[in-house]
Amino acid sequence: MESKVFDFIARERARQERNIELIASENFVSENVLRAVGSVLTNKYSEGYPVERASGNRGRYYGGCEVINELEEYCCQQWKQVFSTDYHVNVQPHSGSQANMAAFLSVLTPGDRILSMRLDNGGHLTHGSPVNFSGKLFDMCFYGINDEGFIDMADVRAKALEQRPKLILAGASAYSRVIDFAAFAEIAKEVGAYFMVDMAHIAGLVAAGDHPSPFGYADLITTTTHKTLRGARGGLIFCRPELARKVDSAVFPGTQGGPLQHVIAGKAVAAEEAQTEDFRNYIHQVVKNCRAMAEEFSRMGYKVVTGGTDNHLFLLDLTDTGLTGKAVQDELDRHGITLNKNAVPGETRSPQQCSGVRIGTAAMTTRGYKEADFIAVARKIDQVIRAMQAENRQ
Ligand code: DSN
Repeated sequence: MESKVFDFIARERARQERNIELIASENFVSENVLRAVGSVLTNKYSEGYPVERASGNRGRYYGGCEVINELEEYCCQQWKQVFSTDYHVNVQPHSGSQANMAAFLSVLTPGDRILSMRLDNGGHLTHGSPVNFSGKLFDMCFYGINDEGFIDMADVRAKALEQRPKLILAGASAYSRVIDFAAFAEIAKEVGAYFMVDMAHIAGLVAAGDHPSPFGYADLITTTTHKTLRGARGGLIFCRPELARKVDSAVFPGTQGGPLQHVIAGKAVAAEEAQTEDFRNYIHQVVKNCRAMAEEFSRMGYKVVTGGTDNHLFLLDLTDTGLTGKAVQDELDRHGITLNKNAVPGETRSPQQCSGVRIGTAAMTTRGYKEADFIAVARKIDQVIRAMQAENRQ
């Protein structure tokens, strides 16, 4: 009997192929990543880590792990090569959120203070939102962006000196400019805090050399593997070697049970791909495309937050159009263009409405789009927005 599920999959595949995908955190993985994730590896339990599983000592919970051990070791080795690092890596986190939770708990205890970027300034849910585990478990304080939308390093330092956090976190979900990891590390050192980077959005750019690397500056680095890294959906944690045991035990048994070895296989395939010249050229094109599209919006009179972009995304501030981010997102959906509403600097609307949208170029660059294609999409979005204004739709 054919499962009904394959009908959903076929329809979703058709939607993905039909639409122009501009969600900055999405991408299209290779057939090899899909094959790995959809493999028999999903059948295998393998709690613990390769060395202890192989040794037969403490932590050998399941037999039959000989192939899985090699796979997980291989995955770790590949990711270290991607970032040319001797940091320890844990490839088991099921997601970016899980990676962040384990990274926090590796060096902090609940109640400890974390300084991170405000969610409505471009931070992430797991960076201290009160509705998330991070905001519930830890004593959060926040830095923000200045009026132009840039991270305010003077504010970061002032907050660090005033609040004396145990951990300072850099990284964002909606920030289009270079993050100065060296400056963050300096501040963390000054106040005796751990320095952690969540590079989920820009990890592909770091791998390709299009964004400065946090390695060498951060004590802990988390990432997802499915955004600009274009791999299977999941998370990774890198740490200085001396934190390896703490990180590993925070992942298992601290916050997770059995690792998803089919996903680890998909991550390994993505790591192989991320070391190729093709991948580096792809990321260079993502950045060029993003700049070209942002420039076209500026040329057409739109307000691009910070005036441009250095990476794979940018924010359009729609305040002057009188339209909400939500209304524009919904209308573009009807025109086959997929993106998400986003808060803008000095946001006055609710998170459900927002005054801006976030636009990313990673997915459509995978589909082969070049600068001219993104300029054409910018003009199409402009037409939709103008038609909405003409109808005076909020
Ligand atoms: N929710 C993701 C994003 O869209 O940026 C981050 O995890």
